[in-house]
Amino acid sequence: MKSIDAHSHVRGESVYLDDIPLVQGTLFACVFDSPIAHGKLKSVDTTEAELSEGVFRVITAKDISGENQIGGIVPDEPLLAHGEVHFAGQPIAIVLAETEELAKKASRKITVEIEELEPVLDPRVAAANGDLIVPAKQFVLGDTSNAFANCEHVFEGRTETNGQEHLYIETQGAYALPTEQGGLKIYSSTQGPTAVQRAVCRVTGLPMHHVEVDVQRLGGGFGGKEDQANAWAAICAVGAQLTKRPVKYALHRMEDMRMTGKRHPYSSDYKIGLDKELKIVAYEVTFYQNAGAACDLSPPVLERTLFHCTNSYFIPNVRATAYCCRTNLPPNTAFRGFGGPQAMFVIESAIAHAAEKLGVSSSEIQRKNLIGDGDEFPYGQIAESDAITSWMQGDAEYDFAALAKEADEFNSTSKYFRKGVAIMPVCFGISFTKTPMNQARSLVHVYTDGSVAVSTGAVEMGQGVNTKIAQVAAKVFGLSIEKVRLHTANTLRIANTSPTAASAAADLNGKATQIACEQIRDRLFEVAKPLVEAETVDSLSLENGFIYRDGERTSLDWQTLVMDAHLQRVNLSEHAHYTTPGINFDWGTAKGHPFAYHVYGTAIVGVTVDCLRGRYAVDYVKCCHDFGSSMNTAVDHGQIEGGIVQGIGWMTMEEVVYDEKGRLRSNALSTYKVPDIYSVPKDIEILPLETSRENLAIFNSKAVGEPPLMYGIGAFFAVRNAINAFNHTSPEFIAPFTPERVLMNLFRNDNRDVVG
Ligand code: MTE
Ligand code: LUZ
Ligand code: MOS
Repeated sequence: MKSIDAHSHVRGESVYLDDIPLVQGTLFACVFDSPIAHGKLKSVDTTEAELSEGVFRVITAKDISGENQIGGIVPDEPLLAHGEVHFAGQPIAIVLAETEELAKKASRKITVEIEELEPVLDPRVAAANGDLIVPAKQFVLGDTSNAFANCEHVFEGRTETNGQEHLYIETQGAYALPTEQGGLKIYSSTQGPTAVQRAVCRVTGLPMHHVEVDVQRLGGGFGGKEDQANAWAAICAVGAQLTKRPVKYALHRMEDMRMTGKRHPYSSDYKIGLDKELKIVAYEVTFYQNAGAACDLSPPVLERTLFHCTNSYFIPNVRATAYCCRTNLPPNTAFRGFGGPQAMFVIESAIAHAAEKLGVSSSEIQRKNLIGDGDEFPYGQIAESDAITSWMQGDAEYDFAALAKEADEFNSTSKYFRKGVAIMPVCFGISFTKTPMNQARSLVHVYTDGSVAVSTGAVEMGQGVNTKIAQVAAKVFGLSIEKVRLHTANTLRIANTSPTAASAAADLNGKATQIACEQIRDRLFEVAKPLVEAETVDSLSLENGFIYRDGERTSLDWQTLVMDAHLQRVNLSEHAHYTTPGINFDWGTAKGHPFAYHVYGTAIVGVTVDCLRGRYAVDYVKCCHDFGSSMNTAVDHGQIEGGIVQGIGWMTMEEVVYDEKGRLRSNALSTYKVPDIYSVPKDIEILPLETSRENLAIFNSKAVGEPPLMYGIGAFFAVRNAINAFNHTSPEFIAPFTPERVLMNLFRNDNRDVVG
């Protein structure tokens, strides 16, 4: 079962924002953004721009008819800067012109007077200044102070992880069209149609029922469009409201890279305590999250960091503290893993540190501390754990010791190359950690020709959610997938949606679709019962386009049944609602059962480092992954491969660089390196975990969008192990391990055993 979009994708026929035919009179927007990271905005001069060729209007903060505010969690983000600027790239003015080029040209004629203030770029400095966006958050399990006193070994250290550019192929953008009665229709490249609707309503002052948001699909989101699509839709909406003309804005790559936030950089301190048997007894960790200049989604990202602070391990005494630090960078935002990867990097660093000092391999400490069935996570949920089974099954298939030995043998004979191997266990919780977000609706219509139309709030962004939802409808109705069509995510058909995020879209929207289809199916069975002379509806089923009675095919086909039902005035439509059962979380006690389930897995990553040049190649990633029971292995393998590559990119070559004034230097693809076909692992092997455990996933097919990204963290530790095999210098835990940084570490120490 391949993706239902495969055909139109390869033929270039799939429709993205920029493919929507333009309505006559459309104006094009271009934003003028702050060149300065922090300062007092004394004046904005738009006269020259307004006189520029093709310009229809220039908009600044004072023109906005609603509230000049798009901050969803904390109202700290004006749509257009007013009074002060807080990051380089902050929108100040909007130029509307007859073409994209003319809008851009005019925007360059805008001038501003800004009295520069000192920018804060370091989250630890912000924390020291007391500049936190929300109060510190903490998880506590057991009693770390007592536990450390009784530990055989205690190690402390510090780690750094950098940001990451989303680099969705389709940049941010929106197209707003005025409708009757002052309403608006918005096409947006967003993961959150309702979030866009709310932002548009806020800045225009319109009530939500006057604003329709429609999303066909995205050319990638990766979290970057969970919240940060709102600004561009709001900008187009303000323009359309003020001019009564359609307004479109599709950002150029450099505008997108400069003006949008990224994965949060973190700076962290850890303290880990082990007993004689290498059991981790105590763990303390402090996270300094670089949130950027506005709240955006930073608090829930920070919360997920806490949720995943012990990754796949059971540690009886934990104290994890997290600070949401305001700096003068663009507001950082959701990115695949949502704070989880940052947390896992720290615990893996702590383990690597301890292993090195104790002269054992990290894998020994990892294996001895995997969380077991019935163990408690620091947030109170009891594990139904497959951490150990995924490790054992992965080891049985790939033979971890043999792979390590192979690297050692290579290293003992190679002059200039070193191989490194690392194991990366992953445990990721599935559900929005904010319980109320775990709900979804689906609207299903069966038409009288037997075809089926499905609408949900799920946004297709390449992850295959539409394919999975189509599979759900096809399965319940016993039809082939061609009989089902997925329609756009549209706020008139599906209201109050949660964003497509948290890897939960297929579960939530798939389950809602299942409920809707089952209700229609049950009504159809009532119609079919007399027609096929069945005693009870329980004896009926739908398969291959026919009604089956007691497992035997009858002569009644789907289309005839549907038409009969319609003539009997039976409702062939359903709008169903699903909420994840059994989840809760109480921030008063910081305890609860926030996740429907966890996804487990174990990956082994092997790299080869060129110790003269600092270059490296990832030779393989072999993982045993917990799919539950995959409903679409083609889609799921694609997600695993993509996630791994994105994780490796974050850990190794992708380097977000701001200068000392807070200006983005890595602002194009020439200065920001993402994995390409030459740098992806030569080999990715995926072994499905064998399990018969039931779970709350759609058809038992567990969420797969985010968890595999964290296998990529293994690449950092594999590279580090290779460097250590060359010169024993214990590189610091600072990611990304760019070739430059690898080179500096290879030749850092005079004691290196460099040969030749
Ligand atoms: N895969 C592709 N091709 N493109 C994307 O933008 N986003 C990821 C993941 N996989 C993404 C992707 C992220 S961040 C999430 S949360 C999930 O897909 C969301 O989709 P799901 O809930 O359907 O898994
Ligand atoms: N978004 C969100 C997420 O709002 N809440 C979450 O828990 C989450 N988790 C992962 C990715 N996005
Ligand atoms: Mo994904 S970070 O939940 O959009």
